[in-house]
Parts: sequence; C-alpha cells; structure tokens
Amino acid sequence: MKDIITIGDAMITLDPSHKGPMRYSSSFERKAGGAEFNFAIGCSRLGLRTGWISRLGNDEFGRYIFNFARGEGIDMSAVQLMDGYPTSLNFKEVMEDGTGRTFYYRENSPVSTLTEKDLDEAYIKDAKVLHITGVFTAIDCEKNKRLIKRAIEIAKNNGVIVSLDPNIRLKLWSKEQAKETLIEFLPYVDILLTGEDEAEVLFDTSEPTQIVEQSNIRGIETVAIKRGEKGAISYHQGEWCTAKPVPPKKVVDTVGAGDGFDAGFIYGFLEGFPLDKTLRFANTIGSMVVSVYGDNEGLPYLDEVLTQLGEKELIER
Ligand code: KDG
Repeated sequence: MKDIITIGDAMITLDPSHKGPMRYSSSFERKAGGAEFNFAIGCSRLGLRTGWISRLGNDEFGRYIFNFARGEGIDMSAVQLMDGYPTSLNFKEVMEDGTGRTFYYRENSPVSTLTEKDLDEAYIKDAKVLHITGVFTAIDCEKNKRLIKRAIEIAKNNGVIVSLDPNIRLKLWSKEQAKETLIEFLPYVDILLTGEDEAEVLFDTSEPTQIVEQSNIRGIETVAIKRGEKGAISYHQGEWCTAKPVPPKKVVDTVGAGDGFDAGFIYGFLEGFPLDKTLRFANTIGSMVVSVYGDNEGLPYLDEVLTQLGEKELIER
C-alpha cells in the first residue's frame, strides 16, 4: 500500500549559474523539477510511501529524471519512458531577491501520451491519498481534465483521499480556463491546499472565511491557505488555525516552497497531527525550501524538519 500517489509532469530544469535576467545567462546547471514531482520527492523524504504516475522521454534526460526519482525512493512502476516525445525543459531565471520567471519548452511533452485509459485502477485504489495539481491539467487541458476526472472518480469510489493544489501557472493556461476546469474537480476533493492568489482565481476572493465557505459548499472539509510571507491559515471541520510565517535563513529561490508545504501538510494529516502542528510542520518545510537553490533540493528529510522545529537536537559534528 502507498501513502500517497500523484500524477504529473517533470522537466529538466536549467538553472543559470548567475542571478539576473535570463537573456544574459550563458551557462546553466542541469537539474530537474515539476510541481507534482517535487511534491513526490518531499513526501518520500518525509518517509511516506510515495508513487508517481507519469511519462518521460525515452532519452538521456528522461533517464536522468527516472533514476533521480527512483533514488529518492519513489515508486516508479507507473512511470514510462516514451519514444518520440522528448523530455520537457524549463529554463529558470532567478533574480537577486529569489524571485524569478520560468521559460517552458514543454509542447509535445511525454505526458501528452498519457490518457485516462492508461490509468491503473488498482494502483490508485492502493493509495491513502491521491494528490493532483493544476500544472498537469494545464499542459493538455481537455485530455488531462478527462484523465484527472477519471482518477479522482476512482479515488472517491474507493475511499482514497483526494488533495488538490490549484498550482495555477498562467504561462500554461488562462485564469478563466483554470477556474472552469479546477472548479469541476472540487466536489471530489477532500483537502484543498491553495495559495491566496489561486483562491482568488477559483472563488473570486482571497478572504479566508469566504475561501472556506466556498470550499465547504463543495464538500471540502480541510483547507490550507498559503499566504507566503504572511504565514498560513488552515481549517478542518469547523476548527481554524493560523500559523505565523517561519522566517527562512535566507530567501534564495522561492520555487518549490508550495510543493514542500503540501508534502508537509499531507504528512501531518496522515500522521494524525493536530491541525496547528500540521500547519506549523508544513509552513516550516516551505521556509526551508526557499533557503536552498533549486526546485526540490531544499525539501527536507523528516529529521531535518524536527530539528528545525526544535523537537530534535542538532548535532553538527
Ligand atoms: O512548483 C514548482 C514547479 O512549478 C517547478 O518545479 C516547475 O514550473 C514548474 C512546473 O510547471 O511544474
């Protein structure tokens, strides 16, 4: 049995060796990224049994990502390497303050070959949680919408908890398209993990009580609202919690923080932590991620989170 499975794309991420506008970047480091892929790494590092449903190119980059994920302990039995579909690329711009932009080269992505007919019901039924995000859906919207709907239907019919991070990437689809599509998923969702700006797209509000009200109407009983430097707020069956921001050591790269938060929240949920502890745990991971350069390099192991939370002694040498 798996604790968690996720469905999504991964890309080779090319990180410039120097900060600043991309047009002046002439050398890059080859890494890997992708929202659901980062999330899977985060879960696996916390000790959750994690599976990933995806497709990569049957090329050197696909092999690199495959081996990397396998090395992280992710179950790769539902990941295939495809001929004729090159692994996607993502060039990353990072500015001095840690903010930046991404430039995707992901048309004809290997995941565009994955359809709802390829979903293995037994694989989904065998998980405690199915985590989905808007990134995958946005890549090939009509097809992936059908695929995700089928996956969450299987999950719902079999008592598998569904978590959703809208992860809206406006380089991949419009706000209107994102709203229309993701709103259709909500009646199947048990846990909504959203940024304030994404809630604004979905519900036309970033006000926590209204976000929760809109979620409750659709049957969602657990909500976490990621508010960046303002911390986070969560709600579970009538109980509210607010977590102060956890100041990072230094912000060097904000990409992947939300995925880390999600992994931490799901970990706390599965461990049966009280809501305040779950939120603090998730928030701490988000802040640890931004202190490290890379989309997933900063995702901590369980021991490291516990040390950061002061629950475990730090032994330096
Ligand atoms: O959440 C972080 C991811 O978004 C990043 O690793 C790659 O931009 C990316 C994407 O679209 O998945």
